[in-house]
Amino acid sequence: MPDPATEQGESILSLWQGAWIAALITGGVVWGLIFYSSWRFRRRSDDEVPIQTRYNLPLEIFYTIFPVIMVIVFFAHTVDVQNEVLDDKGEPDNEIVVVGQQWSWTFNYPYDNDTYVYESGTANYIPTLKIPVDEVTEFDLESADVIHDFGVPGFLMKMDVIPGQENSFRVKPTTTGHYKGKCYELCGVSHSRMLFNVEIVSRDEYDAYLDDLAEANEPVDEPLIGGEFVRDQAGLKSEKGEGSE
Ligand SMILES: [Cu+2]
Repeated sequence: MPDPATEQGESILSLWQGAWIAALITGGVVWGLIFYSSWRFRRRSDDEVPIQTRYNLPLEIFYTIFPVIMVIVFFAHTVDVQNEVLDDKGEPDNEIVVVGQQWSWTFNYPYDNDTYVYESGTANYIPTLKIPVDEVTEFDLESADVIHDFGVPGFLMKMDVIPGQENSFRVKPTTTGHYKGKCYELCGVSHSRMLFNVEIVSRDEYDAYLDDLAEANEPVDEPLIGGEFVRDQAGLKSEKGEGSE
């Protein structure tokens, strides 16, 4: 497993590890009992007939109730971690509009005076997502066409990007560094090109990066939904929400 780069990732990692440890202990006990009983009660002579036990009520109650308890415990821990990872109470420090489009990603960052600056990838250009360390960043996921899935293994987290549905999640990175992200939902012929880089940087570097983006492309009033080609590609919605062409 990768070292989680976010607070949320740490909880996901401990859930995963805890589930494996519990499953291995259970497996060890069960395998132990199987091997013990097949050795202890093995047939010792050719004409030996084993005791014909029909049922053992306490044992049957035990092996019905105990797995149910285990499932309840697994379930409770999963719900706990899920609530923590999907917690969206309060205002995030940053809100980035992430757009999945065939075949890349567009990252819209809020900038001065209610405008957005953005970077848009193409199938031939891998875009970079930068977020500041030690701050809560929310990703608002939008799709311009089909279902994609926004995931960063370093965060141990991914989420579907569904047309017409507002999915979002938050991360609080605990360390600076470079990570890789990709689309996790088979979305068409160039799905495998939907890669992106993730850089967790200091607040100063983040601000400087937004200034760079503002210089590269004029800031826009609405997040860019659908990449650079949105206006000349049939069927995609423009940033104003209308179909183009
Ligand atoms: Cu995709």
